[in-house]
Amino acid sequence: MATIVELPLETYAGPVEPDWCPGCGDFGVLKAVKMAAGKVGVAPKDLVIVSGIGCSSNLPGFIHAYGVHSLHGRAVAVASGIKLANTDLTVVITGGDGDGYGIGIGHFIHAMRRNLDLTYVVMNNQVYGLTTGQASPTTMKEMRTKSTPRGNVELPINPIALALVSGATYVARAFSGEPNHMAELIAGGIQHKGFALIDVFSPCVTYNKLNTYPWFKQRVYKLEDEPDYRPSDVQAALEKSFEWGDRIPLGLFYKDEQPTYEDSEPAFRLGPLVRHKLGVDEALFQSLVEELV
Ligand SMILES: Cc1ncc(C[n+]2csc(CCOP(=O)(O)OP(=O)(O)O)c2C)c(N)n1
Ligand code: SF4
Ligand SMILES: [Mg+2]
Repeated sequence: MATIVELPLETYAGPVEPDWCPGCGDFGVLKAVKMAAGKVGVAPKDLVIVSGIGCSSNLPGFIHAYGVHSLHGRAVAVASGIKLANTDLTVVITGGDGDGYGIGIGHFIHAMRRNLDLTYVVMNNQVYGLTTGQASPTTMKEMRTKSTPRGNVELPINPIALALVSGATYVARAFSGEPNHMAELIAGGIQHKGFALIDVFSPCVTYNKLNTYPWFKQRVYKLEDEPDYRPSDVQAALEKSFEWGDRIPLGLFYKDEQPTYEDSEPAFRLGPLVRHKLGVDEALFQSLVEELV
């Protein structure tokens, strides 16, 4: 196993300061992503952060690494392409609940069942923040929002349960009020070979007046403090994923070692695609470039 040389937080300091509302949970996530990258010692040149659209999806602009601010709901698809083109890169997806669990849910499920080696950090604030507070797929039932003035009639998606049944091999939940704990979970996800979901309670202090920091602080507890909890037991993880109310679990729900898509797909036997010979001569290559660019 290669020796890890940890890197300081400043390694990832971006040139642009975040423009999130003061107190937004996404500040804690940005810090935790930088801490996690430093813990696993990934240099900015080997790190790609991919997002969709939303307040949370602005994160790649605030960190020193390669970044793609893609289309709404397409972050997982873009990240899949990047990872498959160059399996040597560390690819981290960052986005919101609307982006990932709404418009992007198809990509999310298929990436998990393929067990692509990606780390997905979802800043789950249970609303559409950027578009000023409409209900999202994780908004609690009966909550009043701009788009549900008489109360939300839909059941929220359970991202942890969905990830478990879709084949994700690392499933965790964190809270912006605990950035050190979150950084450990994200670092674990980056080091894990396979699809890692870290769903993060990242309060929107402007548009979600229900799921606030105090609301979570009163309820959250850590699975690692439960003496009998084992993250290798998928049934136990599923049971815990439904715990919601007075007590809400944080931490590593589930981890399993399974072959990744990249390990299983014969096209990768000769190494990352970017290093494969194209199999076309220089003249043909140039004519293709001229035709396409
Ligand atoms: C195809 C498309 N549909 C809708 C939108 C409008 N839109 C932008 S961000 C967003 C929701 C963002 O919510 P979330 O992903 O939870 O991010 P947050 O702002 O809460 O961090 C929507 C609906 C869009 N940009 N593109
Ligand atoms: S609107 Fe909400 S999610 Fe967006 S920056 Fe402000 S607090 Fe954060
Ligand atoms: Mg949101």
